[in-house]
Amino acid sequence: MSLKKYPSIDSAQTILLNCELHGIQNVVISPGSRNSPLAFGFASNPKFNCFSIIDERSAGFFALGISQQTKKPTVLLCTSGSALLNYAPSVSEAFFSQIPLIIISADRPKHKIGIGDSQTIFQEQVFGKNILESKALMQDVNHNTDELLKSNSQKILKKNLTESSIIKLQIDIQASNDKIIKNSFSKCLGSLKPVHINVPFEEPLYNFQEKPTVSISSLLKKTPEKENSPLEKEYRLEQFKKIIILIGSSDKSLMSKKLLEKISLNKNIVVLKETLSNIHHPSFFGKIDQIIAPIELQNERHKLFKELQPDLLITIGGMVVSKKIKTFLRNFSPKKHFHVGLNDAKDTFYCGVKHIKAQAENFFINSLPKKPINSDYHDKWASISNNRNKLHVLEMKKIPFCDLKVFSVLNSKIPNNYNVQVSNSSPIRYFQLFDQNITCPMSCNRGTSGIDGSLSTAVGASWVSKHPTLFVTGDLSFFYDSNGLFNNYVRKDFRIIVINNSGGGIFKILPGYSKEKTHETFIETRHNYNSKELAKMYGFKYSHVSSLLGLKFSLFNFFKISSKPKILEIKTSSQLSSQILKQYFQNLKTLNI
Ligand SMILES: Cc1ncc(C[n+]2csc(CCOP(=O)(O)OP(=O)(O)O)c2C)c(N)n1
Repeated sequence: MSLKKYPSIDSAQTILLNCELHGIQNVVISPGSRNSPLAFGFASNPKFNCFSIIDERSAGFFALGISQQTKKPTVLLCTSGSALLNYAPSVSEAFFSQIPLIIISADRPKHKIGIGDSQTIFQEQVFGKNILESKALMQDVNHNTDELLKSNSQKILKKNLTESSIIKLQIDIQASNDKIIKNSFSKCLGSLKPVHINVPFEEPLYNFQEKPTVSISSLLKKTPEKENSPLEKEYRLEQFKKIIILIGSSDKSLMSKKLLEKISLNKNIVVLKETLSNIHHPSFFGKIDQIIAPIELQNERHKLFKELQPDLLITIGGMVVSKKIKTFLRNFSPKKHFHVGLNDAKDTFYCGVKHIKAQAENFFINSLPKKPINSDYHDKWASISNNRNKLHVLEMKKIPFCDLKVFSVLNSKIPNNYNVQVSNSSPIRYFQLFDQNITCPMSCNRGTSGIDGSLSTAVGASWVSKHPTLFVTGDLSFFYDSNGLFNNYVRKDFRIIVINNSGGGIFKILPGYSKEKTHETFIETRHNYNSKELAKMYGFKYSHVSSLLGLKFSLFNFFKISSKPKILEIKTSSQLSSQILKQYFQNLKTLNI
């Protein structure tokens, strides 16, 4: 094991010591010279697992994948210049999906910015509002003081300062930097959102020592966030006749099995769970679009939606994928909307939202009726859902080989305990039409719904997972982020399924589709690429199919243990796929329900 190398620069040591103190484990480093004091500091310290990833955009999403799984902050470290801007997509995704990241950017001293020095940009506050906070550390004045004194505008050190006053000044700078880092780390840990620290380093950058020379203050005392009292009268659920609990992106730790059972006994409560909620109970309704979309197509839709309209909406978890449920609840608003949880409350349904800052478990245990409530509200939803399920089975038997068929087959063939990572946007929407294997947690970057980092996220998540990972993606998302494979952290059990419909198939499904060439070129972005050469370049086993039989046969072998990771490319027609999907919703509507 190499000796711990502490850089001779005080602010670099202060960052490293604070990362140790806060139990940071994972650090994703992109190369450069300006950040080398920290790169060596992290890499030579056995307390940190360090990952080397050249492309900062991919590195950002790789780190996001790690934090998504570990629920702990991952550090991202990059050099000065445009490198930092490449973190922007992953930072905004982390911000809106509440995943903790600590971004550390090395910079040049302030007086060297904007004067023609190479690899410099204005690094402070680059992420604007799409981050919890951005802070700048102060320049150490005890490191290469002579160079700092040459600063043309004397921004950093006045020329006539004595040696002792410089030492005194450095003591204040050190204390201030330590405080800034501690506050930022504590906010990141508290709110599970990304923070950015910009740190200026003067040369020389490559002097190291075995032990740190700075000392840092102890951990900040956490003041636990005050939870709303779930005992208040207005929260008692027996006073509402029709309640919808809508669960967005989350994981199974959100609520205990006992609580799910208790909720299910109340017939005035309907639980709508999104696929990404990863919550399962037989009496809860997944496949929300399958219920809502056919109603939209019925003449009696107003009356039907009125019957389903809730008095109270309770949201828990994060982002909601289903556009259909958003439209329904915006048009048929509940009287009240509570968001329960320590994460952000959003007024997604335009009816005002009351944020109940409490763990879902605490809230429901106290607010559920003492005796289960009887009502026909749950039955109404159940009868629609049962009817849809029957028609869905018939449809799946009937339809030809297309995207919907692929998802129908694939969904039933994912082996137990796989982590499933999904790209935007039609893959996650297709998955929402099927019941998930409850042993397979599913994730997707829904904070900003970008197609720019799904593969990198999946690779990062896979690396720290106890289980194998399957990544299911459209072709554009896959090619866009193919740099996600340009690293040494792709596991042998990593599996990729590319559904290649030669462009952005989603745009044929959305309203506004026209057969014009302009749509094909600038919206759908049609192409004739396939993944074969990429698979070869990155050492994947590659196979491709374009028929139902071929798909079934390939899936039979695809998940078997192998010495290399695998890509299965499934070729489909976007034209046929969009027609079938539209017809599917038409066929699901029945006159009486
Ligand atoms: C960074 C970014 N740019 C553009 C978009 C808009 N967008 C959403 S889905 C999509 C096409 C995705 O195509 P593909 O991955 O092939 O999946 P398909 O729709 O065919 O299933 C695009 C361009 C986006 N979400 N993110």
